[in-house]
Amino acid sequence: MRNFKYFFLILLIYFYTPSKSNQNELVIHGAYAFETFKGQKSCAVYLSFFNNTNTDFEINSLSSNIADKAEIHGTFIDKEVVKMKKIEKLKIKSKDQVYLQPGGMHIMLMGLKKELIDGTTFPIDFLINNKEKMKINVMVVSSKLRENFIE
Ligand SMILES: [Cu+2]
Repeated sequence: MRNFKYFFLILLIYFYTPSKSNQNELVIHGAYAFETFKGQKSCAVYLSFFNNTNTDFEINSLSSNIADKAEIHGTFIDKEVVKMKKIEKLKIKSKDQVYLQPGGMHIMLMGLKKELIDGTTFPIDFLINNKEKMKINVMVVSSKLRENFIE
């Protein structure tokens, strides 16, 4: 439990670190993924979208140089089993926030080309509104922190 608080604090600091606050742009905060084990072929990425602009945004596609494929997934429960479904176009409406968190929506990287090591970062590229490109860095964190989410 103490670890969870510690992790939450780190995330808070990470989320609230002032970024280039651009009134015209979608802001993406606190992207992280858990470290992977040898041979692991897919992983989830969590982050938050903040849209303080007067326009709606739509994520059309995404990619990363460390994976063959990247998709946004939603989760739903079917006969007591948690399943994932690809979200073709994620909408982030004007003045809205969308949170991708463990147990819910997430970015799925498939066909991982390398092991993710605690403390390293990797990029994800987004195509937004069919024209704007945005690159973010994802922080890899220790899988020990993952266990605290399940408690
Ligand atoms: Cu998934």
